[in-house]
Amino acid sequence: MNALSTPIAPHELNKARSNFLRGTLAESLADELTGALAPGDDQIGKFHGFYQQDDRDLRADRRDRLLEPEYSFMLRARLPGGVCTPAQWLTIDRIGRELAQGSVRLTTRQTFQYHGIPKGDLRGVIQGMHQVLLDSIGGCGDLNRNVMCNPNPDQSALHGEVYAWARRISEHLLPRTRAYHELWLDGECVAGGEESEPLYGETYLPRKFKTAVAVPPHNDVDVYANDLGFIAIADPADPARLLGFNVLAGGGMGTAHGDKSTFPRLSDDLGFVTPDQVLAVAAAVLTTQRDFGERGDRVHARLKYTVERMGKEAFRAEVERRAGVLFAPPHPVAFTDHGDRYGWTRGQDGRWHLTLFIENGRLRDLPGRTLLTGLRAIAEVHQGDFRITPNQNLIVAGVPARQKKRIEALARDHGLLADGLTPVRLGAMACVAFPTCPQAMAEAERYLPALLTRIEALAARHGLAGQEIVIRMTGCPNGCARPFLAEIGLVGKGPRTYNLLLGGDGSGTRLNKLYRDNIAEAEILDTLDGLFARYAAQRAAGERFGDFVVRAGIIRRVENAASDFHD
Ligand code: SRM
Ligand code: SF4
Repeated sequence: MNALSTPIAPHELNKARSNFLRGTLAESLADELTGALAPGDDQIGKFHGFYQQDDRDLRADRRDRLLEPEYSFMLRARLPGGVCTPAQWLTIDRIGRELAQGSVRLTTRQTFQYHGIPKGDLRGVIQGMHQVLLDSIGGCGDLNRNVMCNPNPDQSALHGEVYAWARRISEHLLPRTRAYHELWLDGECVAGGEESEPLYGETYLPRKFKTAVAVPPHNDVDVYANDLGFIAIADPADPARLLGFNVLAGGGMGTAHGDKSTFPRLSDDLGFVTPDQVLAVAAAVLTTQRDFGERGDRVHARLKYTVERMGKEAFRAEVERRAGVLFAPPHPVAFTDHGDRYGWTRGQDGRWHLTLFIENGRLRDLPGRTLLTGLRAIAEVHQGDFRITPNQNLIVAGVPARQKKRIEALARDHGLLADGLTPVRLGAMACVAFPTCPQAMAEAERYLPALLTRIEALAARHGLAGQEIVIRMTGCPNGCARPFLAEIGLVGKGPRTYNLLLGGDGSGTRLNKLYRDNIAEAEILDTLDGLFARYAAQRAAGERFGDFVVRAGIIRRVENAASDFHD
């Protein structure tokens, strides 16, 4: 299936030999002599939703003491659109407390992760989730990941329909192997050779593949950062009626420091399709990447590089051919923001929705802020649903007016409300980074809150306390908190140092650009001090910080060209 002539990477052979994602996982799980999986099974495990990790805070000490690394597993659920019921939440919470070190982590792709699961508990976690119809198939691995969807239910009718499409896309792009059920749930084996993967084939995709659905004017899913994107187009005469979708392809964030052949990229607009064409087009984009994607070099295997290599027109023609669909010209769209709208909003159906602030998505019980306990108490009385946002927050959605007071009181008692926090903190995100992420070069989740306190003080000194500025930090250039779309991006380069990027537009439709390389906190603050002073003095009415730095020539606008990001 590989359209290129490059040698096949070992990952590809491992997938092909895995017998549709079984590998030797059963043996690896049964081996009590090590906390790790056998080589190769760690890659196959990702398709089942989990990553093998070790606690990096303990790594050196354990090495000195000649001990095996402190292996444990991160497990990520598949939760299209981030929606779950209160009953499901109670299970998510219980598993987090009992089997995952007392914590649940909401992610930038609207789902949840557990960290620190011992190998022997993986089956218990997956079975517990299954009891409430949750799964982790495709949470990670070289296939379609969790499908994101605008979570804000205040556009009730349209949102409901669009969310249903997000679920359908997720189901349609699921792998067909029974390996997940066999290994984790019912234990029944299907003999090798009796299975097939009509969509994926035995080597699945060259790389991860991400899909998101946006509902303008909100771009909270950062639709342009996805391999495959759908922008819902409402009927101008009846905004509750869905006409169809603009289809996007070839977005992604990941880069490598110093490697100009890697770059973040906004997706290209392929054109408009009607709802009945969505599944065929989604499958066609996926199989085009399956057959034309790079399989010899994982660094360049994402769809964004395939689109760059083929060119947008050839890529579109191939998708049209496979889907049997001709794209119509895209409809004009305008996005106003890519953050969350905190507090209460009222839906068109009269029900209420409360967006809670969960700093960097980390839920645990802390002194004075018993976040997990608070959400459990809410789940016990709530009759609507919960929606994880693409900004790592949580919406208590569909609250009848008579329950508002009670739910708000519970949220307040447990420190879940956004009241009194600055727009800078409310708009910020950090990826996980240390201690669990093996790729982290610098801290993110554990450091950003303290750095924000200092940035807030700077902003206040320049009269910018009420100003919204989107700040995103990651521990490495993989871009898990989508820092290349932020007005201020901080991307880990070494222990305590970051690249500072400027110039996102506050709605996720423009890439930012490197402004300072490899700087530590003192220089970050000093640089922002000067920039905030200029912004406060010279900004136009209503002008965002990210727009100001471009207009003032502090950075040059990135034109989404492959090489432009690094120049
Ligand atoms: Fe990510 C790898 C965490 C969203 C780009 N990401 C990882 C790993 C699994 C590290 C690893 O390779 O072993 C991180 C696990 C850390 C941990 O201990 O939990 C990790 N990524 C995350 C999460 C949890 C960050 C968060 O703070 O929420 C997000 C989980 C999303 C989910 O629910 O599925 C997360 N990762 C993203 C995003 C944002 C998005 O998808 O909208 C991106 C940028 C978009 C993109 O994919 O281009 C992203 N993660 C990466 C990459 C770079 C991929 C690339 O094309 O170069 C890697 C590394 C890799 O794949 O080799 C990576
Ligand atoms: Fe880890 Fe890098 Fe992703 Fe942060 S951006 S979670 S450090 S891979």
